[in-house]
Amino acid sequence: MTTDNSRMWQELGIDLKSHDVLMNTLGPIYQETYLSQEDRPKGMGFFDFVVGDIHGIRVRELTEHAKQGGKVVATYCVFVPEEIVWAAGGIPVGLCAGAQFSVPMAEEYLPRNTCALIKSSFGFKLGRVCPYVQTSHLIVGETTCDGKKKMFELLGKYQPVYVMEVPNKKTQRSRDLWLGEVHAFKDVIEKLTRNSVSVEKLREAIGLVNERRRALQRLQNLRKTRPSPISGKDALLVTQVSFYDDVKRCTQMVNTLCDELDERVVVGKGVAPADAPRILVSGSPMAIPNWKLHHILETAGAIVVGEESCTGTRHFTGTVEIGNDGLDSQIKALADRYMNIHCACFTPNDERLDDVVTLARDLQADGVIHYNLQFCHTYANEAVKVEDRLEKEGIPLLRIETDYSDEDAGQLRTRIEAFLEMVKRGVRRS
Ligand code: BJ8
Repeated sequence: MTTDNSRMWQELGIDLKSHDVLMNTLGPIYQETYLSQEDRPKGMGFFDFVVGDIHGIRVRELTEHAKQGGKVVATYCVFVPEEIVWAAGGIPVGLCAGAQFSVPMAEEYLPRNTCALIKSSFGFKLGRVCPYVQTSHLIVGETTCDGKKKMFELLGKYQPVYVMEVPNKKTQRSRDLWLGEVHAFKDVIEKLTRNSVSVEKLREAIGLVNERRRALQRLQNLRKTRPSPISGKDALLVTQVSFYDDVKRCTQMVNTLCDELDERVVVGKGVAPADAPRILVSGSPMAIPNWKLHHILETAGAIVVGEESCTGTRHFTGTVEIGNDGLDSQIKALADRYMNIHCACFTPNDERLDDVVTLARDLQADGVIHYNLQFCHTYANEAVKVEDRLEKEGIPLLRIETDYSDEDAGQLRTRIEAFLEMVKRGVRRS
């Protein structure tokens, strides 16, 4: 830790003692999960560096931006249209909330039977251990699930919070409501930044975020090859970093990584044997440093080839298509693209079932793991439909419900190894 960083954190109101403990736990986890992998692409060096300095350089960029009068807008959900923030000269940051570290802090206030993502988010604010939260001028929440919705009310006691209303259905009435919400969000951001969102600025921002989506789609497509040129852990990390790194730099780094992976594909170089079971993970998002499931799977001999989740395809599928019309039509295009995110908060949400099947086929997945954060009722209930659908399609599925702690790691490993054995028998038969 540099003295400069310490000073910066102190100025941001970070609890330095607690923060030291957090940083000291992250290092060994990263070493064991990531740096112990063999033959990683060189392009992962950038992402290692970003995580190695997770509360350093990027936070400094944000604080510099704030010193110049710029605003930082924090988000927890892929429904918040970041293009509007960029277009108004702000910087959006997707907050992580994937650490067990802050969960006990939150449990002093929130019911224990709340999902780990919500508890982790709230605990980070209570414990003052996240410089990204501390740097933010506004936290933008959404009404995607009851737990989050009520947590945002409590969070408002500590920091300015604005909540977007995400509808629960995809009818025309719901779409109209959402369009109104995106317009209202623009007004809020314009007021915060004191900049107006112009046609030109929004076009530029849409272009930048689209480019990042395309780069992440390119990475996803490379994972279709057998053997996969990159581990699931590394690909997940790239997506996680894309939530808070600078949009242009991140796009460039993902494309550089993909250039290297292209070469690997040409010579048939993979990170696991060609016959390693290929697994698609579907369900709740996995924020940094939640690498638990991928680590168990890949140290048990499988390769994760995709994530049907908000730290996967739901984050980067589909671009915002705009023509040469004015601002209203750009906002409409934004609203349309975001309404195509198939989160379990929607009813019905059959599009997600189609997505899981299509992805499993495209990625040549031998099996699917439905990953559910404990106490997340929307995904837990939807898992029943996913299971039915995959059974009809003949795709093996394992349902897992877990949290951020390591208490169930042994039990999970046993269940996963048994599932992989079953999948392997199927692969050998085919
Ligand atoms: S669009 S998945 S990022 S809401 S917080 S719903 S795990 S109980 S995160 Fe999400 Fe947006 Fe949907 Fe994606 Fe469940 Fe926990 Fe709620 Fe959660």
